Amino acid sequence: MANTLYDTLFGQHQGKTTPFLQMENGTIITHCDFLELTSQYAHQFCKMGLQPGDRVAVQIAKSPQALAVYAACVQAGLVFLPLNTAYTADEVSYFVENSGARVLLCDAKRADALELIAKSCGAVLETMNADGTGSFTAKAAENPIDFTPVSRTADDLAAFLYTSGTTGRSKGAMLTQGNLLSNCQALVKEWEFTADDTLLHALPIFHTHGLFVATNVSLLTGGKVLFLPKFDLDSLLELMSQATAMMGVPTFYTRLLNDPRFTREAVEHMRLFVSGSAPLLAETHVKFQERTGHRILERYGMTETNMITSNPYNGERRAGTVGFPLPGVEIKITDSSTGEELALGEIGDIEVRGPNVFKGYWQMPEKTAEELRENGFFITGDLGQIDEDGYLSIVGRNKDLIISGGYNIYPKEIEVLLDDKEGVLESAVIGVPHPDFGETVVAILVAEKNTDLDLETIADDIGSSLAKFKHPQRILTLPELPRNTMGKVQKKELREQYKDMFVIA
Ligand code: MCA
Ligand code: AMP
Repeated sequence: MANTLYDTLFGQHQGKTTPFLQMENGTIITHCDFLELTSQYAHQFCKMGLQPGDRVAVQIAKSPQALAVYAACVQAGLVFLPLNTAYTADEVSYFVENSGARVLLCDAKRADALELIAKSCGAVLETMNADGTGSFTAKAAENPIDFTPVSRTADDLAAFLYTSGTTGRSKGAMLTQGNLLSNCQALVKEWEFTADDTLLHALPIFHTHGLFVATNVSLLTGGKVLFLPKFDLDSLLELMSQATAMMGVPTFYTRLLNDPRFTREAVEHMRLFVSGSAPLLAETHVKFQERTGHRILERYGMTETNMITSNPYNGERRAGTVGFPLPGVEIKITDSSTGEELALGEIGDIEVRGPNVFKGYWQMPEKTAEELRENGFFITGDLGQIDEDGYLSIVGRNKDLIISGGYNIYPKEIEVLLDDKEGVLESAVIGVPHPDFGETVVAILVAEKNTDLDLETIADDIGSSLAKFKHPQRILTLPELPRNTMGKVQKKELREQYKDMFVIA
């Protein structure tokens, strides 16, 4: 029996000394080096008693070793569960408990804060630091450098990626081997990636974009990856000359455009710039073309569905649209209340079906049934419209979500904490336009009668349990929140009222 995801992404490079990862300092990790590490880690998981299907939660810095943990999970039939390195111990605790992870890998600096959490959830804590050292790697170093991949079918789980919910509780999206493989195969074809490509990789590897899109595409073709620990403008500008392609969130592109060193000459040799995870302003698309002569290729995806649509590689990349469905993927626009398909040009819910669509939310059958129809269509929660040429545009969201610098923030999660503070009658958390992050978080509080709120203390209190990128950039008070006749808070009105708060005149 086979393990197709492993064989196709990793196993095909067995014994090859071709460069896979190039680090900022020029160090090269060959495919062969990488696979030896992977096998040692797969052995280590087996030694720890893990069985196929067990979850491995990781909150570790981006490094070749971190990527090898992902590969080892695929090889050993384990479910890889990457976590944002910005998450607080409270946040991590939920994911470890909810997923039933058997192992939690974290940086040694966080071991004290997470040890008890791991223990109380029945997980074993091991460390892996940004430089690749740690208790896990030390133990694995003695293991054999080959490992027979555990048999897996396309329907077996490969990863859990948590995505927040409108109730404030995160849901574990179960992604199968087939989901991941079909999607990167479609992307390689659509975007014409080959072994000759060198991808500039500055995205985090705990989300679909950096992990399954950028990394899997390179693994599938055998191309090289310039593997930066994080987005850093200077490094990006320096390494650009060695790259052929780059993938990023819109903030990458606005930051590059704000730097005079980013010129037409600096990117003349580049083949492709891809943007996704958040809306790319048509204005950025146009400015980018004016400056560089390149048209950014914008695509659209979700944690639950991997990539759904893409502007064409050959053909018109239309600013303000996210292009056409990928091969094998179907989309339709439906009426939110009836679920009926709408005509071209009408605005409605974007629904998607295909081999890319996830299996459901871990241990949340009701949530799964709400969003994943029996006929296989997944209701994305995004609102869209398809024009007469077939281009999809995302025109809004039917879900209360803020996307800041490509990170999703669900207002409910913050509102629950704010509402709990003494003296707070109610709260509304909204996203407002931000020049760097696209959107940022603003919280509006209503105080209980005759109460003066200490906004600084409230900010500090909620801040201790929320990742930094979720912290409200401003907290304001209002005597009451605007409501419609049904009593529903009108966030649209609030967003309109505060839309210029961060706009630079
Ligand atoms: C960092 N900070 C942020 C964000 N990132 N605040 C709001 N939104 C953010 N996204 C805060 C830090 O807490 C810190 O706060 C300060 O900004 C600077 O931190 P630093 O680490 O230096 O941040 P940065 O380097 O400026 O990072 C900004 C970034 C990064 C490069 C835009 O957030 C990033 O790489 N985003 C990509 C996210 C991504 O990959 N999304 C894909 C998920 P302080 O100074 O107060 O300490 S979506 C997905 O996968 C779907 C499927 C899809 O379609 O792709
Ligand atoms: P996530 O849950 O982190 O996977 O984020 C998925 C959401 O990001 C989608 O539902 C969209 O709202 C948004 N998104 C992804 N790509 C784009 C894009 N190109 N334009 C607008 N929104 C996008």
